[in-house]
Amino acid sequence: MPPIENDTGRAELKTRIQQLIDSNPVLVFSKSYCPFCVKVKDLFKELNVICNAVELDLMADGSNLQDMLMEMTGQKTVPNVFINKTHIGGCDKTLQAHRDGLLQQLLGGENETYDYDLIVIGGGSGGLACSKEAALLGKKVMVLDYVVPTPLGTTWGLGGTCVNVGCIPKKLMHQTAVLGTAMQDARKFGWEFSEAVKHNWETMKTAVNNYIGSLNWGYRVALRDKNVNYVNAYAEFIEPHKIKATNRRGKEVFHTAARFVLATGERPRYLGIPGDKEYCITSDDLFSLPHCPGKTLVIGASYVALECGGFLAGLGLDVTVMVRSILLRGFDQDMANRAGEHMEEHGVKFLRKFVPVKVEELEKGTPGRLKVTAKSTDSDEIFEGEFNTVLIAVGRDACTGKIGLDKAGVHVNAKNGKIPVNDEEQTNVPHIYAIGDILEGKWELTPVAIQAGKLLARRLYKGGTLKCDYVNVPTTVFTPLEYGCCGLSEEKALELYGQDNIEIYHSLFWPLEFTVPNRDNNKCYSKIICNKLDSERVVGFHYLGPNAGEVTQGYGAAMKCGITKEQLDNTVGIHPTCAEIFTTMEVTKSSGGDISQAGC
Ligand code: FAD
Ligand code: NA7
Repeated sequence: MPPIENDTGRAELKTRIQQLIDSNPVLVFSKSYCPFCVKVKDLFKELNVICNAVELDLMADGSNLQDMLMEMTGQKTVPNVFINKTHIGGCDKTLQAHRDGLLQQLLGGENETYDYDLIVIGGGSGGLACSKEAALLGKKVMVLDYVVPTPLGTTWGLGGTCVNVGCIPKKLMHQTAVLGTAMQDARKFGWEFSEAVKHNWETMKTAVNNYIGSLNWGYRVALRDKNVNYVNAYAEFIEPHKIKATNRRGKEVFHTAARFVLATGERPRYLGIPGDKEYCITSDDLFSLPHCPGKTLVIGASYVALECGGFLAGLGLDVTVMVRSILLRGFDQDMANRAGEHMEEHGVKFLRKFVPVKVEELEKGTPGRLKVTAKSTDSDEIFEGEFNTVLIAVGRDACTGKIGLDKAGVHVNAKNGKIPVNDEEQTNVPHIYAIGDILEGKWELTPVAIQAGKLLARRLYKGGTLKCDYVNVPTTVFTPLEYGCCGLSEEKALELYGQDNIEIYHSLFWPLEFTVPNRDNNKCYSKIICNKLDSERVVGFHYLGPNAGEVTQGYGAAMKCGITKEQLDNTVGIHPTCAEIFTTMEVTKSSGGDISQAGC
């Protein structure tokens, strides 16, 4: 078609283009063969955004449109992209806008109105931190939290895993066990109490759950005070900017938001063997179990398994841990085995290299009697045993399968259900973020989820630039002898730096408070791993002993500051404490020298 010469024709063409721009949220003037146009169209496809492409090369008056576009936008080339009536530009500019977040802002519709600025799915550690921070920054925020009952019907209140079925009840029950040991020690220190000491599960359970109830209430009040709209309903995406919220009675309500944060956490995994969901419990049931679990089999050797097995044994129960391969996969194996040995020495039985095959009910009751059949992983041996309670602790699955992520276009790792994000916790869909336990390759810890949620809100709404730092995160496993660590395991350090480039300093020690009761002599252990190529900077910190969390926290801060062995040596210890051991370690592992501690 020849170029349009007359004014009327040109005005009509301009109106036609303007109408196209006005009526399409995303419009791409394109040419079907152009690789840059394909790239841009693919981007929108990936973002699950409907993109209307006007293929100029397939239209009779395509070149006239291109000329008019030049007049209207100053750009002759394709692709020529418009979002919500805003001219973006070509391929490079569109990709850049995607990286900068401008695209999502425009797609999110500065022009469109949503019910909320931010909807957070999941009111656990991460979700609550993020929603409160965003509301403090003046945004209109909704948080949805809904607990799907366990197969046995256990459910709980607002606050997520940590408060209800994780850190809080776990630490309180660990403390119950620690007090039991302290009572035995107390006699050696001269305390006289003649009556037989016994533990009452129900009293502990009620006290712990009352405290949890107060935390649930506190969270509700905090959300109300900060003007976060809390809804007790299950959320799932039905469109990239729209969710369906279904409450306990099945009532459905729809909400839209410019942005979303996914913080749905994880739930315990089951074994998929006969009897597991019918007769076994998980940590989700244990902390509110109405009756004492009695003789217990713990299946799995995760930190959850060892912590629960540890405190149950500390309450005086008969506990067996069934281990498929190793203890505490992912943690320093030297430390994991020492923590395990201590448990074994204090009465916990370990059934190693076995996996369960079926669980049958022998007798109902509170607790009842269960028969467990297991098979060896390296022989034909079959184990059969009777227990009152079977606690499954074989890992946790991310709650990402039933929240409509396909409708929103969010990528999930199909193998483990985890969500990959960039270093700003942004998913592949620019207006959807994810934090906490559901993240691919990140720490599954409460303070990490909180930090990520808070900083994300500040970046989104306050111009913050700080990102969550996932390196050198200190943590503690609350086994009977507690294990605190920060940085690399010995295995990982060897792999990263090579044997020749690391120096390990270690020592056994005997806490003063253990000496009078004369227990666990030289069972506590400290170890640091140093990078010889970098002034013996400490890259791994490991502590097995009392109050591990308290000890590790401070050294974690020192590692953030890049502490070296020399600086540790120059630090004056606090005497008499366990933590001081790190200021006096002289024996290297490579020397094979004696590391037992005698005297103070
Ligand atoms: P969560 O706290 O799990 O919160 C997710 C919330 O979202 C839940 O309430 C869930 O019901 C809700 N939800 C899920 N899907 C939907 C939906 N579609 N709609 C609405 N709501 C939904 N960490 C530590 O730092 N220290 C410890 O000592 C420690 N001990 C632990 C002990 C145990 C036994 C367990 C299981 C965990 C422990 N953790 C510990 C880990 C810690 O609890 C988690 O890392 C933390 O809770 C993760 O926070 P989150 O916000 O990602 O998810
Ligand atoms: P983990 O650390 O993945 O632990 C799962 C545990 O359960 C582990 O000991 C597994 O043994 C064991 N397991 C898994 N499947 C089975 C079956 N079928 N039978 C017996 N035992 C089994 O899970 P968590 O969720 O507790 O920990 C998550 C993270 O927190 C983890 O990354 C840590 O860094 C901290 P395996 O070793 O695989 O033989």
